[in-house]
Amino acid sequence: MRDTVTGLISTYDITGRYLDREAIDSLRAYFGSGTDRVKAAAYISANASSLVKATGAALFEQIPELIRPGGNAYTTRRYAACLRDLDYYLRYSSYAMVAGNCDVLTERVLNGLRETYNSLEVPVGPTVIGIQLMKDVLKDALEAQGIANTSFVDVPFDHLTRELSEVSV
Ligand code: CYC
Repeated sequence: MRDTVTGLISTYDITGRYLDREAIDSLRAYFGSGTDRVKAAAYISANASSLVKATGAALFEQIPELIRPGGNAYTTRRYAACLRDLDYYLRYSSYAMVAGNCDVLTERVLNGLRETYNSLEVPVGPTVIGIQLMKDVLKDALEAQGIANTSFVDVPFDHLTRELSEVSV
């Protein structure tokens, strides 16, 4: 598992280089947004269940077939599994946000996930829509909390989306 700092150090150490301009810029951006990242993490941990609930409501409003008979989130068990998955995405994204690195997502969330979803017929398209809705719900909430630049929030959610949507070979 990596964060911005350990990620840079290992990259530069492999080639025995001092941190160059690019590395310094990336460290500056990371530390510059540090307070906001911590604020975001605190907000998420205090409001996780309402963020998940709002995301689920938006998802099922946009794709009501999911919770109708025949839909993958139909039956209480699967409905609950879907909200639980959204909760996983939120929690792990909050870790990645604090770390400034998406390694934790690859390692703990994405590993084997597409295969699991395929075998259970969990639809990837609607899952990706759910992840993007969660990003929007969270960004709106954080902006309302006075965090002006929430672009660091996009990174983990977009990473999850990109990795999940990639066609398996
Ligand atoms: C199931 N989601 C699962 C399963 C796993 C995960 C492993 C199968 C085992 C189980 O039911 O618990 C996901 N597990 C994870 C993740 C981690 C993990 C991400 C990392 C920490 O340990 N169905 C929909 C929606 C979507 C959905 C689009 C919600 C956004 O229609 C999710 N996931 C969903 C559902 C199931 C599931 C409904 C149950 C499927 C079934 O058993 O038929």
